Amino acid sequence: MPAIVVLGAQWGDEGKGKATDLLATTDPIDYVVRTSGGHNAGHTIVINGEKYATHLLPSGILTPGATSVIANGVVVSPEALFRELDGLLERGVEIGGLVVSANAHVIASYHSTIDKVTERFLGKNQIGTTGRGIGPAYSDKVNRYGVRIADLFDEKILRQKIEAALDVRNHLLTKIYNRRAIEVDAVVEELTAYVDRLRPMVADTSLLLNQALDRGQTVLFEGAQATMLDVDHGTYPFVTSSSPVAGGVCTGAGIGPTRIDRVIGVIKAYTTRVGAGPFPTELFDEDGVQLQKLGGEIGVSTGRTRRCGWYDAVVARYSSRVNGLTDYFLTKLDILGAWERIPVCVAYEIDGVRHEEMPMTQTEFHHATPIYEYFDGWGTDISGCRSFEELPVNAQRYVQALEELSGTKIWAVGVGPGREQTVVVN
Ligand code: 2SA
Ligand code: GDP
Ligand code: MG
Repeated sequence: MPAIVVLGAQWGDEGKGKATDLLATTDPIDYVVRTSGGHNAGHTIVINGEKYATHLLPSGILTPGATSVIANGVVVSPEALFRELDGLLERGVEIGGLVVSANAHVIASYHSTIDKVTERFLGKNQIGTTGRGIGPAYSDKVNRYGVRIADLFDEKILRQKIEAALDVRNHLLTKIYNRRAIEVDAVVEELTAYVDRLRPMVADTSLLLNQALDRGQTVLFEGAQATMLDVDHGTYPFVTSSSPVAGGVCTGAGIGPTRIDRVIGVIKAYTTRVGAGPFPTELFDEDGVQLQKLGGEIGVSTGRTRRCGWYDAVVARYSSRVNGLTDYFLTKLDILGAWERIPVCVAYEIDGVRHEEMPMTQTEFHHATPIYEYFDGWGTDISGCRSFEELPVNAQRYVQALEELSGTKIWAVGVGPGREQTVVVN
């Protein structure tokens, strides 16, 4: 299995860090690659009871023997990169190789400033971004005045690029948002501070990864954010500014679709969302509070409380389709042990009509109300189970029902945050 994609099938925080770590430690993995997003991500890995969180770095940074790659589709804050690396080094983590694409775009502190000011300006129409500058950096990229990693190594070019970007950005900041202009010199100084540490890590990562695949090495592409936050296929405009779907892996890494062998969707046994936007199965009652508490549903990067709701099989079928999933990794089944009866959304009712599939427009999606089927709970702690047969019969039935409803086979089930708390189904 040389090229494996792991991605989020809902609105993020499904447990992609755990899935990546599990795959990288059960079979030898040569490269773990991030292809989209930036330090807005928060991936948790629990190893021998000790908790680690990665943001910009791939979770593979914790896997001995694997080389971590930040590919061209990622937006890179050098400040966040070295803060995160140094944090892991301070904890005594043995870090493998790290390679950064010369073509990845750079996030400077002004991107974060613009992100936060824009959110404030939007008022009640806020997206609820992480404030990390992700949207402004990607918009510089598509507007063609972005700064790329390679530009950092030629101060003359760097200065020209920052001048061009700030020409536009300062107009917006001073004339529309009524803020002080950002100084070119300050940005040049901020970014050149990282040049010496960064230089030895920079490479043509598309070439590197294609050559690795040619040699038959194993490459794991670790998704960030999720399908429903994809700028094309998610709940636009309440999305991130990149392409977390499987297709985004190809553009974000510079590999062709024919190279990918397996696409694993990570999906929670219920649903969460952080930030604004529609969420049909969201709960506003005691069940929602319980899911939030028992699931520890708090943003890993911002500390925001996550919104919680029941499993949505319409979302799961949609994710199966737009990503061409080969299998699902179902996480957090253990959290549902507290319920006697578990609702699962099997379809939506929209303006009096039943929809089995995701509606065509966001207006319809905003009007979607869930149609539930109910499953008997198991009412016990399953965190010690290590095989499918050990799970209570009602938990087995729940997994089998989700598999039937979601259009993709379930490969494994998470029964706790630890690497070993996993049940392989098929
Ligand atoms: P942005 O900052 O421009 O990407 O925000 C746009 C939307 O994308 C959502 N988003 C996320 N959703 C879930 N998890 C994410 N990572 C962190 C985590 C989030 C945190 O692991 O918990 O700590 O708050 C993530 N990153 C971006 C965001 O909420 C907006 O809805
Ligand atoms: P990611 O962004 O998709 O990597 O997910 P996050 O790390 O943001 O959030 C997932 C949370 O669920 C983390 O705290 C994980 O340690 C935890 N987790 C992952 N799988 C399981 C599981 O099967 N059961 C439980 N109880 N926790 C899990
Ligand atoms: Mg997360």
